[in-house]
Amino acid sequence: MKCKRCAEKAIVQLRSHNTAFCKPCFVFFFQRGIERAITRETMFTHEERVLVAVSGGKDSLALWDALADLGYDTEGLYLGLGIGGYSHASERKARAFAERRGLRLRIVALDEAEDGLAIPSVAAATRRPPCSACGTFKRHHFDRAALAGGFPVLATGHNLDDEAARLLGNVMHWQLPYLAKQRPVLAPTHPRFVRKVRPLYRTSEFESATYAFLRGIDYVVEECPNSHGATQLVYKDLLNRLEHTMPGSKLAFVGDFLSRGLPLFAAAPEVADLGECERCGMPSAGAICGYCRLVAEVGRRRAQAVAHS
Ligand code: Q46
Ligand code: ZN
Repeated sequence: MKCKRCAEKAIVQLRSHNTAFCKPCFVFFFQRGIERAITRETMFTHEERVLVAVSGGKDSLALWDALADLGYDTEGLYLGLGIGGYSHASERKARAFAERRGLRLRIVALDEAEDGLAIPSVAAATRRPPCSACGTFKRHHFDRAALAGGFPVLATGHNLDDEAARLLGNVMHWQLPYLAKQRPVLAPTHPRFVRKVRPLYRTSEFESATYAFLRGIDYVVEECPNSHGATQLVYKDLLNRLEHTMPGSKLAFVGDFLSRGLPLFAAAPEVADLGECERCGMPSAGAICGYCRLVAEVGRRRAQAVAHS
C-alpha cells in the first residue's frame, strides 16, 4: 500500500476517506483537516488567544499539539475533577505534555476551587450520576476560566465519534433544542460567555489516536471509571459497526446533518434570555445558575446528614 500523497510506503489506511498515508503525510493530513475545519466554520483566527480544554487524553492533547504547530496562540486548561487515580494520571500527562512543548497550562483543581467540591463528593451527596454533576461543573469552570483569562474562544477535543454519538442520541429522542444547537461553533449567548469550538468535529477518534501515537504524545489511556455503561458508548458501538460495514458513515451522518439537517432544526424554540446568577455572576436563565443550585444542594444534603447522625 502506497501513500496517496507521496507514493512512499503507507503506514496508515483511512477507509473512511478511501486513502492511505506515510507518517509525514498523515501528520500533514491531520493538521490540514483541523486548519480547514477552523477556516470553514470561522472558529478563530491566528490573532485570537485560544483556551484549549485538555483532559490528558489523546483527542485534546492531539488538538493542542496541532494548533500549536499550526501557529495558533494557545493556552491549555486542565480541570482536576478529583476522580482518584484517573485524575492524578491525567493531570500528570497534561502537565508533562505542556512542559515538553513549552506551552502554558492553567490548572483548576475542583477540590481547591472556592466551593471545594470534587465530582465524587457532589455525586455522593446528591445521589446523582457522577457524569451529570460533572457536566454541570465542567461547563461552569470552563466558562469561568475563559472569562477570567480574557480568552475570546474555548476549544475542546470533541471528535467526529463524539459528535456522531451525540447526534444519534439527540435524534433518538428528538431533542429539538439540542439538535438546533449541535454545531461545531457556538456563538456566545451572553457577554460573559465565550465562543465554543470543536475543531476535531470531522476528525475520527482513530485519526487522533494515530496522530498522538505518531507524534509521541504520551496521553492517559485509561478511561474515566464513571464512563462505563454510559449511553454514549452504546451509540458509539453502534456507529462503529455501521462504519465498519460502510466506511465514511460517521462523517456523512454529521456532515450531512450540518449542511442539510441543522437549518431545519435551527428554528426550534430557543432557551429563555439569560441574566446573571445572583451567587456567582455567571449567565443563568433563572436567579441562580445550575452550578450554584447543585452546590447548594450538596450543602443542604450534608446538613441533613449531620442532623440525622
Ligand atoms: S469525566 Fe466526568 Fe466524563 Fe468521567 S465523570 Fe463522566 S463526564 S465519564 S467525559
Ligand atoms: Zn451561579
